Amino acid sequence: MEGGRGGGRGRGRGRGGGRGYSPTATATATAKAIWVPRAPQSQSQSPPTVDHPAPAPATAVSVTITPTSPPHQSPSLPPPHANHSQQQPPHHSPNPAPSPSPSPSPSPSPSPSPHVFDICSLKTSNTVVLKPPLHFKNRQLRKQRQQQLNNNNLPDGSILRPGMVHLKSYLSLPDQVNIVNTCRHLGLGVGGFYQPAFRDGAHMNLHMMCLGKIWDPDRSCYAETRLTDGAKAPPFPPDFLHLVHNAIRDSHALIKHHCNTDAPQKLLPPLSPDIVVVNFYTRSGRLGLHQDKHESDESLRKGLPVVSFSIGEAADFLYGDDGDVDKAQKVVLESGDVLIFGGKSRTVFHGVSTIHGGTAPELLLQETKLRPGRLNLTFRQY
Ligand SMILES: O=C(O)CCC(=O)C(=O)O
Repeated sequence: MEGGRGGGRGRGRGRGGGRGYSPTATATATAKAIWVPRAPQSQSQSPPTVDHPAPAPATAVSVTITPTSPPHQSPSLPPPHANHSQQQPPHHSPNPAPSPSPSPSPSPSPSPSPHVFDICSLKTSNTVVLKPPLHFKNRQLRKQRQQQLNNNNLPDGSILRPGMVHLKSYLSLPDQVNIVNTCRHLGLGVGGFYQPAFRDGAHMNLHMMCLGKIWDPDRSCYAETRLTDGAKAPPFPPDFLHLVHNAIRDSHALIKHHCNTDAPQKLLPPLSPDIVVVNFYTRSGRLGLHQDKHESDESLRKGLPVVSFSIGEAADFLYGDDGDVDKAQKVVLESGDVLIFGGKSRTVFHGVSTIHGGTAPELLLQETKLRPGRLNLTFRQY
């Protein structure tokens, strides 16, 4: 990533099997119960104390529950860490300070980040665990069938510019839930979410976690360890690979259809990602216009794309030929959208100017307790 700052920038497991919907609650009132994930079971499985917890989605219930472990909660979650209050960094500037020349980063022994940031805010009271509403699964199946049938088997999407494809509502709700749960788990551990800082004391206006390789915003390069705490990146989560590959395949179908070509891979080459930069934006989060241009020379030369997943609240995503916000175009990215930029658009300037509060899908919030804001994953091949 190169350009405006003010933003930035374990192994993921499938969540196969039951999500644990068995009713463990003792209902004591007639209030309407909702479907929620199960709560932590024991102290060692409780999420750590974290900074600025956000309210859970409204749960108009009046019942007593016996919490059980949420399916995504690994017994090996790290212990609670110190709180810290989020600093409000300056918003992005289109003209960033020049990157300082690389210098050796300190390499303290890796330890859990002192600034643990939980992207979910799990509550254990006033909720009841019930079976998932039938319409949850039905709606997903209907949606998937519909998507397959739309436009001669084409996904719902558009080509924003050569090599830049926007797939609408592409990720199913279960996939989004799985991604949130995996990111939450990884994000609480060593090398998890943190708020990157610059040497001049400024902070990015988001929380970041890098999987596979560390992106160092201060030095504008990939590194083995993080400047702030010396942590290494958790491993790249292979469980997400099929989603990336499917998105490329379906983008090729769109390009073929709209660009009248039999060789869509020339316009949008396929990639084998080995890095994910995961960003979490609270509602005041921002990311200045920048280019992603620190992957390997070969990756950039071939135009291997960046594949971006958006989950949670919608965002205004800006893109353009230079770092001028006033000239940038805008596309709104909603939960489940996938945006891909490769080929001629590989080094397009891009950033996030606004998070639209209150736009996350209700079922996603019920299932994950994702805090207000937006989760974004960008897959890259180094
Ligand atoms: O959040 C987004 O949609 C963009 C993220 C991004 O540009 C980056 O991580 O480099």
